[in-house]
Amino acid sequence: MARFIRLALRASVIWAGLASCSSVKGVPFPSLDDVTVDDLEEGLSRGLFTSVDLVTAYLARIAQVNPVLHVMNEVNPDAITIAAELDALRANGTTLGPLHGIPIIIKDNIATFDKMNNTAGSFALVGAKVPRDSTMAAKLRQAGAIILGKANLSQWANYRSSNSSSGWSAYGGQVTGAYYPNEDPGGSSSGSGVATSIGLALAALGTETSGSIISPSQRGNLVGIKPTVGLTSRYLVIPISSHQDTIGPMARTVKDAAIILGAIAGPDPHDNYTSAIPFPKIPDYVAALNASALSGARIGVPLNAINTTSNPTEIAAFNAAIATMQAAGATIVDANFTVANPNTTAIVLGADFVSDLAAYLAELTYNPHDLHTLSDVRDFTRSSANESYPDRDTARWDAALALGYNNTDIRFWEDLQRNYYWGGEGGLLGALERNRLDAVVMPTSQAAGRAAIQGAPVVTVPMGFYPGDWPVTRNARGLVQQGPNVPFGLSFLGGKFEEEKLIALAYAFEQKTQVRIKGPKPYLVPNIELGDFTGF
Ligand SMILES: *[C@@H]1O[C@H](CO)[C@@H](O)[C@H](O)[C@H]1NC(C)=O
Ligand SMILES: *[C@@H]1O[C@H](CO)[C@@H](O)[C@H](O)[C@H]1NC(C)=O
Ligand SMILES: *[C@@H]1O[C@H](CO)[C@@H](O)[C@H](O)[C@H]1NC(C)=O
Ligand SMILES: *[C@@H]1O[C@H](CO)[C@@H](O)[C@H](O)[C@H]1NC(C)=O
Ligand SMILES: *[C@@H]1O[C@H](CO)[C@@H](O)[C@H](O)[C@H]1NC(C)=O
Ligand SMILES: *[C@@H]1O[C@H](CO)[C@@H](O)[C@H](O)[C@H]1NC(C)=O
Ligand SMILES: *[C@@H]1O[C@H](CO)[C@@H](O)[C@H](O)[C@H]1NC(C)=O
Ligand SMILES: *[C@@H]1O[C@H](CO)[C@@H](O)[C@H](O)[C@H]1NC(C)=O
Ligand SMILES: *[C@@H]1O[C@H](CO)[C@@H](O)[C@H](O)[C@H]1NC(C)=O
Ligand SMILES: *[C@@H]1O[C@H](CO)[C@@H](O)[C@H](O)[C@H]1NC(C)=O
Ligand SMILES: CC(=O)N[C@H]1CO[C@H](CO)[C@@H](O)[C@@H]1O
Repeated sequence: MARFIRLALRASVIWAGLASCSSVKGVPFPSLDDVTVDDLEEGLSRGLFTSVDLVTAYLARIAQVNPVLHVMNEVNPDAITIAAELDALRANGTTLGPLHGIPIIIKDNIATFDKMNNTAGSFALVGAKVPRDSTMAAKLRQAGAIILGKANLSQWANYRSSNSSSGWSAYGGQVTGAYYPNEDPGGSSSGSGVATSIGLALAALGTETSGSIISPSQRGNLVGIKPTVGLTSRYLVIPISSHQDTIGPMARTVKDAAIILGAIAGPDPHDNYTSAIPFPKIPDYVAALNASALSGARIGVPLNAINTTSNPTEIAAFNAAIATMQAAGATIVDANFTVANPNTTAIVLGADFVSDLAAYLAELTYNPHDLHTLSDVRDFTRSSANESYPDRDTARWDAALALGYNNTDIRFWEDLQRNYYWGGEGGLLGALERNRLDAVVMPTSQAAGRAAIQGAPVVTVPMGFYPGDWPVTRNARGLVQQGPNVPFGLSFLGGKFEEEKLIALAYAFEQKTQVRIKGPKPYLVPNIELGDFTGF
């Protein structure tokens, strides 16, 4: 019954001619597919709905699609109770922060001190306990957010196997994207991306070592911010590499991503990389939004580090994006990297993982399988019937263990210094400095590596889609790589701790193009809306 009424309303109400619309208590209100922090804040403060209504709606949406998309590993059994507490505070005139009463999903490698697990998608960690919230979870709660659940991911953030697939974990199954059946969701923050793309929460946190936020963000037609390593604390986040790991927001708009980044950034005595933060107070990333920011900006294109024949569709969209930026007043600069093709090795990540995984495991207050080292975790994985070994191998771990050393060894430091050169003077930072650039742009599919090895920030925004009649190509495990309506993104790369600049530019590009809203819709979206619980 409710469904019919709502669908009828959807057809008759036009919401700014753009986003799909629904209604709540007779007031037009955007669909949860597209809703923003500002929309939710307005609805909550006007009393159109409560955070309990919001959590109820999101949980129902998750239940509708999770059996197909395998997006979530777990939902928070206390979410309704937490929402009720936040509703009571709001009713009494108190809001804790910019995300008061707003549900956010986090990747299942960011620990919470509550009834939820933190598994990295492995049975090795189901039931394990941490001593307290990760700093990310604590900061979300301080900002008033409701942690709605834990998103499925590429197992171990894609640091286990050479023949696995993005979004697969033993614990959560295979995440698939919502823009085409069996779409490769990108990884490793796959569930975070799909959940945000179809409104299973306002937004999500992902983690990135090289590409794990920006890749699933582009596959979900999203904005993803991969912050400078050290801007967001990694304390009690299951690691790959202390030199490259970072945590950031995945959202449907640049503004929402900026709000969340402001809430989670900041120094943390538990993660000394955060002591590199150069400013006494975290910048106001929302104040940095500037629809005119492209005017007068210097944008570099490192053509010698972009494969222009790899993917004609994405490259054509990239060239159109450059023309758009130019038309908006940007100066486009030929900004080649001095080292076009660095010979990066697996040493930094491998040696870091040996050390950093052991450090994480040492934090556990309950360790159900008594695993303390990478070698213990490999033994568990290879011998547990649940872990799909050997169909999914342990090649990355085998290589890391075969090094015979960890990140305290001189050979590690030599490799790290080479990476810093290739990401720094020989790559991104050198190009920025020599050409006095505000940012470098690359197609998101090719943007991860240089920023990753230098710990520099990237912001991806929607750039385009494969045409509706595009032929489907699949990977070895049957996931759709290219196909009708599959989205892709544009990345802005910048200097360390220059997120404000990147956010301003990404916002200006988003406001000019509105790719997300104007483009095709996912093939699968939940059809439950707030009105189903509050009355239309
Ligand atoms: C409401 O706020 C007042 C003043 O801050 C406080 O004294 C009271 O305990 C609060 N009530 C609830 C139910 O939180
Ligand atoms: C394997 O999976 C089953 C079903 O989810 C679970 O009950 C069991 O505890 C798992 N075994 C291990 C060793 O994790
Ligand atoms: C973890 O998952 C298990 C199995 O689903 C569940 O019994 C348990 O309550 C969850 N939470 C913790 C902290 O172990
Ligand atoms: C940073 O913290 C790590 C682990 O918490 C520790 O091993 C390292 O010595 C610290 N480094 C500095 C410079 O304090
Ligand atoms: C926005 O960007 C334009 C172009 O760079 C600049 O002139 C203007 O001052 C900026 N506005 C704000 C509020 O920073
Ligand atoms: C940058 O690299 C591209 C591709 O290799 C090349 O065509 C172009 O001439 C280079 N630009 C400069 C200024 O060296
Ligand atoms: C560019 O991509 C194409 C298609 O994937 C590939 O065949 C070619 O080797 C790549 N070129 C370089 C220089 O990597
Ligand atoms: C990469 O390795 C090859 C072979 O050892 C060498 O010729 C080349 O100069 C190296 N490139 C860089 C950028 O170091
Ligand atoms: C790292 O290597 C050093 C030197 O061999 C060793 O003392 C330390 O125990 C190792 N740590 C880990 C976690 O493997
Ligand atoms: C993955 O690698 C393992 C170990 O090499 C192999 O047994 C398995 O057949 C491979 N699976 C696929 C799908 O390639
Ligand atoms: C919350 C939820 O739906 N969890 C499911 C995640 O996927 C696994 C494997 O498919 C299910 O067992 C869980 O119930």
